[in-house]
Amino acid sequence: MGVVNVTPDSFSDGGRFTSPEAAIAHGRRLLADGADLIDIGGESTRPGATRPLVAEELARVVPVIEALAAEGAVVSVDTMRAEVARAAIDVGARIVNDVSGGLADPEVLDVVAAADVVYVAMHWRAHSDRMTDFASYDGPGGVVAAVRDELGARLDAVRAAGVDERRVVLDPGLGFAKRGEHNWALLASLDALDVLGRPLLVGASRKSFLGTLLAGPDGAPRPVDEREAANTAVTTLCARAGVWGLRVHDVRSCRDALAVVEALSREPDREEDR
Ligand code: PMM
Repeated sequence: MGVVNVTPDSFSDGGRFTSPEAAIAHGRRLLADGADLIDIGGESTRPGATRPLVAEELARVVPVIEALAAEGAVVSVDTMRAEVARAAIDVGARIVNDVSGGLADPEVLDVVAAADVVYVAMHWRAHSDRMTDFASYDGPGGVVAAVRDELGARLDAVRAAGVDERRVVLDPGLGFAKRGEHNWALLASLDALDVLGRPLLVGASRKSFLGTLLAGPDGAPRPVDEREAANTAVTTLCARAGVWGLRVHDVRSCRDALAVVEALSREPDREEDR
């Protein structure tokens, strides 16, 4: 899943594709690089971000979705708002990627139930201006058990709203109300989410835990645009772990990494071969 953030302030690509023309051209580039899906968002969710007006969000994403969907791309809308999800579906979006899993605006679930689209429900606890206050996981099983149980509760809510669960993809929400150690724990135990019975989407997208991992001797985090190799490593390991979708900014590097994973998975097991 290639990412197009049509926002002035997303941390990885904020401000680069603010005009519809630039965003559409970027989407086309990601498709040419081998993206299967394009995720288009008009609200930055970087820690501390404040929300755009609904009208602003609509004006950012609708023309981009309409143009790319008309060219045959499978388009996902990254939104927490029912109104934006509805408008996006009307112009051709086939996936609703809701980072709040229906918590920010429960009507999103009604919109999804009424349409034939895939729904991505991400683990989320609060809007970005407050989410760091919610990054504590002190219960038994820590962050992995909490994310499993809270995503399970979202899946129940999605089903209760009338959405066929076969259309639902779950996402552990790296970086959302999570500190570095929480992200690493989740990545190390993605199989703990198998009990929920749904495919997974994971978005490491050069987030700050990678900057911290790669910090220089002075302790300063590695800048966002110098985290891609680490990001590709995470993507590769997730693919090996059977993750359904990987939300990435640099589609070409990730495609190359996936080609390696695919080549290895075609090799017969050596022990059995002997
Ligand atoms: N991360 C961001 C935005 N949308 N959607 C899903 N499903 N999963 C994520 O991890 C996710 C998301 C924020 O990252 P960005 O600024 O790189 O887009």
